[in-house]
Amino acid sequence: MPKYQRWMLTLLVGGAIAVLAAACNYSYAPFSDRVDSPVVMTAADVGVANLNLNPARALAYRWDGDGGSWVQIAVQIDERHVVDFGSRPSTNSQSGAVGTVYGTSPTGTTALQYSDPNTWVGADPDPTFDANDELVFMARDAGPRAPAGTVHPSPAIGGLGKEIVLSDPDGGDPGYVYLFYGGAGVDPSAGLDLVDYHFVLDSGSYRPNYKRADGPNPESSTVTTDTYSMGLSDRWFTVDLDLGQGDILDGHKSQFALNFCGRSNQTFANAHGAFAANIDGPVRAIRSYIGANSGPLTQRTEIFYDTRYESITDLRVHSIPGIMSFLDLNASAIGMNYRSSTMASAVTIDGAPDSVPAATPDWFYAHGNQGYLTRTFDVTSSFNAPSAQVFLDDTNPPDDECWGDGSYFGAGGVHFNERLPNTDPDNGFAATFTATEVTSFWSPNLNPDVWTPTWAAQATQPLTTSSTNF
Ligand SMILES: [Ca+2]
Ligand SMILES: [Ca+2]
Ligand SMILES: [Ca+2]
Ligand SMILES: [Ca+2]
Repeated sequence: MPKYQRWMLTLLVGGAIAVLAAACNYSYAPFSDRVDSPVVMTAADVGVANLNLNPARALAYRWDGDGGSWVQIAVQIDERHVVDFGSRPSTNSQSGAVGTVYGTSPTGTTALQYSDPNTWVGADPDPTFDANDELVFMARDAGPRAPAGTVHPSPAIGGLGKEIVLSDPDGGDPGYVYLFYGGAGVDPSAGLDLVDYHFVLDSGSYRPNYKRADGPNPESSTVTTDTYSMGLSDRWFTVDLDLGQGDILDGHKSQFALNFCGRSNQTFANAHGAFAANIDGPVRAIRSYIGANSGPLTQRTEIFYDTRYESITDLRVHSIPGIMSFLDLNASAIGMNYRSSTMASAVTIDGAPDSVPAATPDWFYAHGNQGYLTRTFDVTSSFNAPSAQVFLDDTNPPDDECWGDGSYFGAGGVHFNERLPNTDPDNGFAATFTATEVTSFWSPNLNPDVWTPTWAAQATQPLTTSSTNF
């Protein structure tokens, strides 16, 4: 977008966005309209992979051009390592050992996972900030360029500094964030805690109690930020979303097809599975798990930021007839408007069916007094995967809902409606299929028809980064 249009947009929506992000009270805040956007860099991206740095000593700063001083911003490092999946245990009482996701013997099939000392994945064998570990901060915290030769902030040691330049692929002014290395006892969070994730397994702590062979495994887990709260009641059961006016979500639902309940979130949770990671950091929380019936390695990784919920699904299953994913709201969403990019205008969520085009949308929104959520749905696959729009609004659906409240309220998403090839690496040659759903939460004061397409373009085109010594 040209700079003047961006400026106009900022005028248009900036007031409402500012309510969500107190961090943007600077005269130079080039990404103040990307309030929800993280910046994720590996140690390799930062250029410090082989320095044996302690992840607990990362420091991030913006330069305050008005005050001529450093301002610390929140940064988080999430370690990762390549780990074998193992295979599903034969019984719930089978003992586990650290080193595979299932905690069973290795099979030779591996993937890069978020490290977690509390699951069978375990801690990263390399405790330093190594090449595949991720550093994350929020784009909105970027500031102006610090003058060359500016003395490093006082907690920094060792003379090591990196200037991170953030650029919007569409152009516009760059933003700058500065990374330093602190001494023992520094606080990478800058005293902030943007996300609160409580993984609460009703049966007790994870390793001794999780039924890896045969669920369910009821949870009372929650994610809470200043903008939203979510509830999660098992693997594949993301069932509550409150944007400040009460829970409006029936469930984030995944199944082969409508009226096909042989496989759904419920059967996934009722069978074998395991957690890879549960991480609650200052910038983001990560909840990652595997196990979806005959796709025992199928994985969902949910990443929670303070105004954004990301869901990344890696199919690893034999050939299946199709797959769909949608957010089914509940009766509390009645009265909200719903629109996707392939719908000419919004429809009302009221449980009365609406006619919508089949064409797969790039974005969706639901907007009303209950809140405002925007969504994108992107798939990266090694094969052509035809798809169609899902939109269900029906208090008397003709098909079996499988689980939930018996109705569809503004249930929008995508259906990959032709047969998918094998994606399970334990089952011969495997294609790949990764679905990324990004949902962000905004003030209802914004005009959704104006803001959603702009946001969607940003959400699908992250800022680029480069790192140089400072
Ligand atoms: Ca690592
Ligand atoms: Ca590491
Ligand atoms: Ca309707
Ligand atoms: Ca429902």
